Amino acid sequence: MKKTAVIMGSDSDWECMKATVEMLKEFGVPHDVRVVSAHRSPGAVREFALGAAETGFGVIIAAAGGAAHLAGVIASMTTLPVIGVPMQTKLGGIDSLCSTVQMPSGVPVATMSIGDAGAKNAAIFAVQILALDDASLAKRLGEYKVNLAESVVEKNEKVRKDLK
Ligand code: RP5
Repeated sequence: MKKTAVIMGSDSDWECMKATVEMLKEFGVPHDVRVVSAHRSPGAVREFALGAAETGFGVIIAAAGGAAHLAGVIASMTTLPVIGVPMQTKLGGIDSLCSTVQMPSGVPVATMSIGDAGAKNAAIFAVQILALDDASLAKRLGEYKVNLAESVVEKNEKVRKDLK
């Protein structure tokens, strides 16, 4: 199976991005984590992005906050799918969201929601991409969906019990 790269602009993004790594582990997806910054270490971003496919990555997840250009800059230099995760900021993360999602035509970044939910969904979305040509991963995704639906049944029962 191809590896998933989990890239972030700073170590301050790591607390949130642990959720991505946890989900990848849950699905048994090989991954690598690193900090590189579009603004503070653009050379390292370039080196990573240009070598990512050859290194064996199949999907790149990139998280950044504020002027969040990391995912877009990486997407400009690779043909691999790039998933962007906008980080929470003092402005709520809407700044990160707009910076990540508003890409010019021709250079898409699959942008998740802000913060924790986005971090988790990024991993699931990466798994969905990798599962297109991996039957066992597709099976695990199916099981995940079944468990998700069962968790809603439990939530429903919990709420209805409170009515009595
Ligand atoms: C972005 O700036 C990073 O992705 C981080 O979300 C934000 C703040 O970085 P630090 O000042 O905490 O290093 O590039």
